[in-house]
Amino acid sequence: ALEALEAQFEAVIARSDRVEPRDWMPDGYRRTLIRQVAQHAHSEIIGMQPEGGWITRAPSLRRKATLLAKVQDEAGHGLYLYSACETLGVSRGELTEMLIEGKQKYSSIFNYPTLSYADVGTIGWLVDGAAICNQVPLCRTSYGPYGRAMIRICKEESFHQRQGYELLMAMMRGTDEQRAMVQESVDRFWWPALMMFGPPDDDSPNTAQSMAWGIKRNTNDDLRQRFVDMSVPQAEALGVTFPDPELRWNAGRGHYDFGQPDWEEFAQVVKGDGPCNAQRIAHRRRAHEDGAWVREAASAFAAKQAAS
Ligand code: FAQ
Repeated sequence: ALEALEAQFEAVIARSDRVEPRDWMPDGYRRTLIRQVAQHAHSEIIGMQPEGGWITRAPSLRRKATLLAKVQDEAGHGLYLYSACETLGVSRGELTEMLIEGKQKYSSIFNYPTLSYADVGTIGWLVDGAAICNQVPLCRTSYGPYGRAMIRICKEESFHQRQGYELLMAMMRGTDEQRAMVQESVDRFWWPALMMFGPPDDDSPNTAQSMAWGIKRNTNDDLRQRFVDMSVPQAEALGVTFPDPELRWNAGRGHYDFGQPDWEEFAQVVKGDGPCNAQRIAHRRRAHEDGAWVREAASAFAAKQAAS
């Protein structure tokens, strides 16, 4: 009987069809998805922090309302993804515990500080831009709930990216000081943005199996290249440069050549030793503890309803 279930699963994958929560799936497939979707959810929630700190310091009411909406969208994406993850048999409470205990990861990018208001624009343009590049193909991922969540998330990320680019455009039309602020911000975020796609393919232990299962549709290096190709003309239109002396058009390949990020730094950040890792987790832990009374009240209310 197990063989028949396995054959059925393989047939679904071969047809590029969807696997749904009640379908039989190999343990490894379930584990890989829990790992990736949880990491993705945690990234959205931790990702609220770098920009969230600028809400009270936004330069105008319009900028404040926009940033507030963007950060709120990220909370929504996190909750949406936790729900998708729960369909795999793990609860949101368990996932949150694993995040604050450091047992599950979140994206390296959110361990870098936001030092100026221009960083809000740069995160929108480059970080949401990288997220879109990575996530549009995930709309076709083999696990139904994850792929469907991606559709709405990608639409909102596109708005986030426009918002960031428009903010930077406004600053570039401003004073020399503002233009310098944008360039400085782009210089700090370019390499960490390239790291978001994960290690080079040769050092990526999960890619081959995840592609065979249709969880990932492209390799890390393919998506990184796509992001570089997309970003260079945008940088030119904006009037900024990227801090990479090796960046140049390669007519033979039909792509931009570019240098390698500092993979040692990446390993440090992923291990928990990045500039803001401790601060991000401490903040998340505090928010979770401060919310304990809400969870207790909700459980008490549910128990009372069930008893009556
Ligand atoms: N940071 O074998 P691979 C957002 C880990 S966007 C930290 O290549 P895989 C939107 C990886 O987990 C950001 N860890 O792994 C937003 C693995 O460790 P493990 C979130 C990383 O899974 C914008 C090990 O390295 N997006 O939040 C990173 O096949 C603005 C080996 O790597 C997603 O999560 C990294 N950058 O490929 C929010 C997208 N890269 O788990 C707020 C979905 C790799 O074995 C503001 N995820 N690692 O212990 C994916 O597409 C994949 O999981 C990859 C990694 C491509 C990230």
